[in-house]
Amino acid sequence: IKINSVSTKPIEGQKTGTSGLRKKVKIFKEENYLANWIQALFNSLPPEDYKNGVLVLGGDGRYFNLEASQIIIKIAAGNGVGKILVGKEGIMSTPAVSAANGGFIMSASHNPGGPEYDWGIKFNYNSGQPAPESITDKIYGNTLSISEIKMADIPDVDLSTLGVTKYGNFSVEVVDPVSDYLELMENVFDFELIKSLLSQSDFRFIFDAMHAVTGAYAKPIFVDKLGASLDSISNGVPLEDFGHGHPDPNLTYAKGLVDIMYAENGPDFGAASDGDGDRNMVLGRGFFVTPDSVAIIAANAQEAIPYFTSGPKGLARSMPTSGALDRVAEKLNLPFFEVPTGWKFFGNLMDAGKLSICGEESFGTGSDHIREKDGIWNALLQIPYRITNLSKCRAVLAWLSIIAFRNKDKKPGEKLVSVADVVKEHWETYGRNFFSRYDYEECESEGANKMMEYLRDLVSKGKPGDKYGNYTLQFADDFTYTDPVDGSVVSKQGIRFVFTDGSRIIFRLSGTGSAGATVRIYIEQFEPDVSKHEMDAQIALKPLIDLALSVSKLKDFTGRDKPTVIT
Ligand code: VG1
Ligand code: CO
Repeated sequence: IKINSVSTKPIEGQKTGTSGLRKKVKIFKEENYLANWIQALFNSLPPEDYKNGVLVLGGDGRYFNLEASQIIIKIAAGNGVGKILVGKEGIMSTPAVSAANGGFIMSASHNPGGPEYDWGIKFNYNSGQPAPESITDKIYGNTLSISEIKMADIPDVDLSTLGVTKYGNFSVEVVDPVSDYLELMENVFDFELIKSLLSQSDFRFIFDAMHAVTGAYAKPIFVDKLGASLDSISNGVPLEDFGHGHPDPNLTYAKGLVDIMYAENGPDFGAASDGDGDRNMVLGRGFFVTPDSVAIIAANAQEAIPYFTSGPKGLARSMPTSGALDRVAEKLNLPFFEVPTGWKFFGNLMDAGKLSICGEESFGTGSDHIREKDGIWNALLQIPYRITNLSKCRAVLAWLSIIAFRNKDKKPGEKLVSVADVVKEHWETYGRNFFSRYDYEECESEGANKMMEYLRDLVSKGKPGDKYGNYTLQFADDFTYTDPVDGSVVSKQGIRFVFTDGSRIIFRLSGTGSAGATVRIYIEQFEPDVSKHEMDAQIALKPLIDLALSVSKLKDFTGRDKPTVIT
């Protein structure tokens, strides 16, 4: 094939954030904006990583993905990639791309889509994990010195029909984005077991795809394979603008699902997933499964999930995520890691065989079955909780026999163990970590940056024993992480105030926005007393929330007196 050399100039600001490069569509449509970044990426990889190799390309279905696919395919071919596997219509979820050993993901995840909104691109490295900082730093460096883009002179590829098209040594295969991922899920879980529950007429399940990528997965997996009824899928068609929505599965943006789950006699189980299908919020009837979710998964994994029969190797969470997982790691005597926000730090630990289950407070949970968080895995994982009394199970076989036994004896209409029962049982055993996150979206950058500087200065002066109202400081810092596998260090990952009773207040600026600065405050307090476990988190955390607001002078710096989102 003929390769054209297109001359170009460096473009400022192409530094990736928490998860890839995210900007307004308008910016990505500027001349060579996307092409520069893709070429800079190839300039950053050792040629043996892609020359004549296979790369996957997929996305969350948002506006500009089809156009972007053509640009990416031509540059990949121009740089000597052997083959591109692309999801039909450019669609493939982040977990599915990761399962296929990595490549390009066209997604700005939870950010809104459409001509006026956001677009984004991430690159996942050869074992399927998000490119580590060492690579993303190189890409950024190369965007500042780029002068040439190598573009193959080939026609646009038809992404609507499955099959292979050859162009000389290069080929493109349009693939079904679901089949391989589905096969992986069938290996991790016992589908027959889940099916026996989902096809029961008195179990009501609802999956809200928020008009994003899991819309393509929900029907083939939940309906066709697992026997759920078609009306259990809502917003199940991926749309370029997510139906004007904000595909962030939290209590604010997934309000439709929340209302259904809290209505009288609502469904038994609900889940909503984000733009690219790597996160999932889970709800029981009238019950919000708090960000303790990952701790509950970890506590039950060995007994409940065939994949974990020999026990998880280790557990990990991102720094601002609730410490509920720490307690499980301690009780189960498992290695435990605390990493910065974003999934890229888990991959090294998994590759080194140190980590099996991990999660973030933002409704991302996953395991070493792939190198990304996985929304559908999370939903599949939690469904069986509903019918099993896991604490009584000893092994997979025993677990399966108990399920079979319970299903055999369950009379129609008889009450099953609910999502809420399982969570409360967990709190009884481990205590409850009350947790909440306040987001102040799209603040003026200047004020937000000044607030962080102010806090950084404050923590540098903080001493153990300092009094903050009723709380006594144990330590305060700006979180630094040293990767135990490769020794790399990242700093300035979040300001934390940790008090002697284990309570924490954490401040970060989001790294996924495309305009202004989003301030995130994370508030956490441990409560061992069972009689207080049913308290509303906002009430239980009120004193700490007030403290966080006064310590940071948030209102003075940002002018905001209310958060945009509370979870
Ligand atoms: C947010 C979440 C973080 C998550 C990241 C990417 O990052 O807080 O937990 O890993 O989004 O998720 P930030 O920097 O905005 O706080 V996704 O599903 O948008 O790829
Ligand atoms: Co996502």
